[in-house]
Amino acid sequence: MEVSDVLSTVSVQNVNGGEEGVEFLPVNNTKKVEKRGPRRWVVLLALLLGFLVISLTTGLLVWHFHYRNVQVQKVFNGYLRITNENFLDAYENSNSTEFANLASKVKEALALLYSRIPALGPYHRQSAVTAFRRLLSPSEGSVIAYYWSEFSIPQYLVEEAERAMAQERVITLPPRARALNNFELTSVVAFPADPRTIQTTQDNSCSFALHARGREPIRFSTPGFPDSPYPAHTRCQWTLRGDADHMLSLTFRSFDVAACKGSSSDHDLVTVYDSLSPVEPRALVELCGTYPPSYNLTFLSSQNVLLVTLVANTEQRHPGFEAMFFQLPRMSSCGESLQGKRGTFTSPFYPGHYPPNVNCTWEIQVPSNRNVKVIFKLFYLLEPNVPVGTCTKDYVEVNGEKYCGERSQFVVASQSNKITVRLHSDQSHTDTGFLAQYESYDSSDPCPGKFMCKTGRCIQKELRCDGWADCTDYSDELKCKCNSTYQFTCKNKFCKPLFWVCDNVNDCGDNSDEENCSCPAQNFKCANGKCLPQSQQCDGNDNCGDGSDEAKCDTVSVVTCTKNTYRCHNGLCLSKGNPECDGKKDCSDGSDEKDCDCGLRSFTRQARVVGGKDAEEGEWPWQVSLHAQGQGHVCGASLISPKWMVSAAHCYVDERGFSYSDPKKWTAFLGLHDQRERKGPGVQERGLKRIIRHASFNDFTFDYDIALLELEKPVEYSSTVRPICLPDTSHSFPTGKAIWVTGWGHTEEGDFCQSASPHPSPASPRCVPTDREVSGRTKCQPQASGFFPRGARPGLPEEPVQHGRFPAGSAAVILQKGEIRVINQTTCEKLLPQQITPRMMCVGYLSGGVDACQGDSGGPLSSVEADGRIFQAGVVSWGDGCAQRDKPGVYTRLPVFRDWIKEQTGV
Ligand SMILES: *[C@@H]1O[C@H](CO)[C@@H](O)[C@H](O)[C@H]1NC(C)=O
Ligand SMILES: *[C@@H]1O[C@H](CO)[C@@H](O)[C@H](O)[C@H]1NC(C)=O
Ligand SMILES: *[C@@H]1O[C@H](CO)[C@@H](O)[C@H](O)[C@H]1NC(C)=O
Ligand SMILES: *[C@@H]1O[C@H](CO)[C@@H](O)[C@H](O)[C@H]1NC(C)=O
Ligand SMILES: *[C@@H]1O[C@H](CO)[C@@H](O)[C@H](O)[C@H]1NC(C)=O
Ligand SMILES: *[C@@H]1O[C@H](CO)[C@@H](O)[C@H](O)[C@H]1NC(C)=O
Ligand SMILES: [Ca+2]
Ligand SMILES: [Ca+2]
Ligand SMILES: [Ca+2]
Ligand SMILES: [Ca+2]
Repeated sequence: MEVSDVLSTVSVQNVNGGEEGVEFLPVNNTKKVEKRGPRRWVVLLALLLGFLVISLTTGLLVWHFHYRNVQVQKVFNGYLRITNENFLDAYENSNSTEFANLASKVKEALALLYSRIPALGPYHRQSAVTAFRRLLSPSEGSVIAYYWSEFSIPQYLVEEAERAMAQERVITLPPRARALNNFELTSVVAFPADPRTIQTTQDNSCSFALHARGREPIRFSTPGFPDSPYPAHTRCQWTLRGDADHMLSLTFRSFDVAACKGSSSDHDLVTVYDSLSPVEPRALVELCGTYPPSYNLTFLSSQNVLLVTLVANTEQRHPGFEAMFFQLPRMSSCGESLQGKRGTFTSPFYPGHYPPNVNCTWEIQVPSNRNVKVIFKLFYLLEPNVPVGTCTKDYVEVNGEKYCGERSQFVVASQSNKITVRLHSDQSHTDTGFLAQYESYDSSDPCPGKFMCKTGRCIQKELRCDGWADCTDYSDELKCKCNSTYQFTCKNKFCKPLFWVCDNVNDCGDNSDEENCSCPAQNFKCANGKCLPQSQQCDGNDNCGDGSDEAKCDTVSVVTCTKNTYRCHNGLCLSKGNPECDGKKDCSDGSDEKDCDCGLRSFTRQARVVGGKDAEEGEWPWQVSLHAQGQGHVCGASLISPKWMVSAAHCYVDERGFSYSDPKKWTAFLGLHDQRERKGPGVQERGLKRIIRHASFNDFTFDYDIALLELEKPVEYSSTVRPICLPDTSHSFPTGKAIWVTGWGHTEEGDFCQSASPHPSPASPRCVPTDREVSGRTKCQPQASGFFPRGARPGLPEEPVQHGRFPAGSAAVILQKGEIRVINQTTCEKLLPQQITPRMMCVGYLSGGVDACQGDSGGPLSSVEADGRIFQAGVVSWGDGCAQRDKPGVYTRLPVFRDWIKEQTGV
């Protein structure tokens, strides 16, 4: 038990023992001193020194006579076992006389115990019993009592008192007239408590006791849920019980309390305890903020009780939570013995949180001529206060090695046909656990047809030496010979795509890809690569020509307006880069922080990645799916206001007899996550009223590939439908910045051509569109390398086909996301000669980003900016297929079109 975690809890100063008068040096004086002449300075210093000495002496005296005697209020929460008492049902009701009788015996015993401990006895104020519980195993005794004790202790004795309270002890009360037996208590253990969490017996207004009935789920919620917010500055508690030999399963079905902030005293907090006493070493979880629906909020108890507390410290108005619980027979064993060539297993109650205080063992055995390996697909055993590199609390043990924390997929192999996996959870904090698969393999060829990482994982052969780390230990990128036509050889011999040279990101690991890009000493490097004397940085002049020398200065100054400076509504221009909606008022008229209801998700807690590239519900609430009549999902778009969306112009060009330019042919689905659930509760379906293609759009070069779509009827903002922020004309998305692409575009490379050229040149003839209705995507003639618009019109069938993704080359059912990185424009122009215009931007996969996937034409590039707000960097325009990691995708730049959008829509 980690008592040390608990010792730091709040202690409250007694009112009559304040620390006033211990200020040694009046702070204001120092400033005045700096401004005076040297002689006065010396005199003042001497005076100050004298004052300091006097203050120190006084301080010491004050400390001795006053502070040493300061009494602090300390409250301890604890529980104890009554070893020779039978449990009566009436003990569950704190109003019953039986409860009162037993409680007074416990209080008497506690008082007796404290009187024998010098650090406690004289300072004990009161104790109270909050609950009793039937013990499950007779060897443990029969009744558990939960109590709290309050002390008023001199400050200097606090640590000693905490040590004394944490010790296990036995107390015996002699037999009474009516009772024949001794009254024996053992294991009196208590922990310092936050006095605010103590529910005094006088205040039962928000205290609830619930007992499970059979397997029936029982619901409870915060007061007023969901119609009114829970009251401010409240304390509530729910005592949940089940029958003996049962355990409880608790699920928060809806959860929205004030957002989490720094320390727990600043926000509202819901805590679940595997106990009836709010003691920190039995806390299963602490919750605040809002959670997306995919986040699993199911918790299991180890015994037949749970305690849920709500401590509201703020005045914020939030609906609170709705929860339900039921009982189920206590786990008799955990783990199993597994046989066969392959199979899967999970931690108990996965994907819910595994119970505390369990040891599970899986004994795995495969046919005797084979070896066995275990692949942990998802692994979450994360707990607070676990030192890095240790697994002192919960862990999984395989082959004698312990694993804990949050880990991406990993493999543990055995040199024989047997392997043992053990899960251990301690008494506090549980997580969702793991999903694992075991497989037998041939020790002479562990990865048939594939490359084996040193970690044991098998990856596609093509991924070896391609510049991306596919093995977590980089073993696929070791001992490679780089292909100089598209790769850079790092000093450490890694091969990296050329377009990552000089992009301000250390891709090699030894920084050699960024080495010869830097400016000489005492120079500043502009975002456009120019080198300038350091003195020109933050001098209020745009010396770089792109404003980057003035972008990150402490003081924001008003400068001459250029195309790279932000212009406030009052016409003044700022030196600061990207000042819009960053949470700081930079314009004197505040116009940079106006119209900022955009770019924020509704859920304050980030969902756990449940399957690599699948987006979470509500993660990209501005993403829109556009369906063309009879063709299903065809293009993406982004929401910028209740009525307007941004998309790509090439989606709305008539082709092969279909009038894609006709707004009536389209339906927009907003708040959509799963293409099969277009009638789902969070989804808003709208027709289009107007399509505004950019007048300069060129369907040959794809220059100006942007369109605005007006909805027939405005949408309502909700947890799944919200607008993205539009960047100002001056907004910069620097080379190397990681941004997100989303869409239902193709998830795997199909049999489509892979060239990225929009020009039908002899070297890369333009594809002949063939069977869009069938494949949904512009196919190329065999052998002809050619062009296709990004993810154009994959044509999802109107009826669901299968769960998860469609076969290679077709569209995804669940919204996909991929992290990509902005590529240097000069490099981009070299990679795609004569195809890149100033309206276009190249973005490529991240180093190590495995199989990030393309979005749909018209979909947004989402860039997380200062203050966590998300701005749209671009529109998916054209480029390469999925898994083509060494070729960038091309996107329409958004800042270029800010004024055009304003002109057309008023947004
Ligand atoms: C205890 O009695 C009070 C009023 O006397 C009542 O409001 C409360 O519900 C009772 N509690 C239980 C657990 O029966
Ligand atoms: C959470 O886990 C529980 C227990 O395994 C499961 O019944 C429930 O469906 C899961 N909920 C979500 C949202 O995944
Ligand atoms: C689990 O195993 C550890 C030793 O590995 C032991 O200390 C602990 O008591 C066990 N817990 C349970 C619930 O059996
Ligand atoms: C390098 O890559 C290019 C294009 O992928 C290929 O044509 C060429 O043969 C490769 N060169 C070597 C030496 O592997
Ligand atoms: C950088 O330039 C120096 C001198 O021109 C050269 O010796 C060195 O190899 C270069 N480094 C890289 C990583 O290209
Ligand atoms: C882009 O790369 C070129 C050389 O490839 C370099 O001169 C320039 O500074 C780079 N630009 C940025 C913004 O890093
Ligand atoms: Ca734990
Ligand atoms: Ca690789
Ligand atoms: Ca780099
Ligand atoms: Ca600002």
